[in-house]
Amino acid sequence: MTHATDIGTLTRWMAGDFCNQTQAIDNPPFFAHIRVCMRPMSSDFLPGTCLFLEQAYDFALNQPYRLRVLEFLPLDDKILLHNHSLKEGDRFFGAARNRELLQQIKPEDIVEMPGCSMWVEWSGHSFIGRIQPGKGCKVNWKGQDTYLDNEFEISADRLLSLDRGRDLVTDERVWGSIAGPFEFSRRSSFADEIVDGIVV
Ligand code: CYC
Repeated sequence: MTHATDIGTLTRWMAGDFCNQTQAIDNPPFFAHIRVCMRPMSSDFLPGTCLFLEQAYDFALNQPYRLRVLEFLPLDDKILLHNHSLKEGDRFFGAARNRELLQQIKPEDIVEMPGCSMWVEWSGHSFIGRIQPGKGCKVNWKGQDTYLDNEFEISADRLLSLDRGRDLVTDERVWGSIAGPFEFSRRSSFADEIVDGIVV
């Protein structure tokens, strides 16, 4: 049985190689075929438990377009997720599928993204994450200033993600899905690399 601050279960569920192939085949105008791969990083990398995230089009796995480090920390009865970007991401392309390269990432190689921390809560059967309130996670989209509005849900069998950018003044959607969340299923899991909350 899991509970609200069970970072072990949360990160074991998230540690995997996910894709939305079914959705991309069923609804091609709205959903590209995307891969999201999250790999546990060494337990002593940062104070919290860390997953390295690589996001890519399925046809261009070697050219990922988003690399991040997600750090999970217990706080009161919730989990706080800090998002970090990489200073020189292209040095670490492929690290989510290559533990030798993953181990070369140093804390100096990443920067925390201000305003982009998320709260993750236990729903009873899944964990639901949402950006902290305040329109603070700024994303410049083709020259326009937007803020991130998001929600993701992870359970034993799937990952749903709805990331959208909104205009800072009007709150209108500027980027992100207009057809509901991305629905990812797990192609493979790295859960066995996390034992009792420790990365092995
Ligand atoms: C943006 N997604 C963002 C941002 C954050 C997250 C913090 C704004 C800053 C930035 O990183 O550029 C964070 N979204 C998350 C986290 C999860 C999540 C931690 C849990 C896995 O769902 N992003 C994803 C999805 C995917 C996605 C799996 C749907 C295909 O992680 C899309 N997120 C997406 C896009 C942006 C974004 C297109 C706009 C920023 C950009 O990449 O240019």
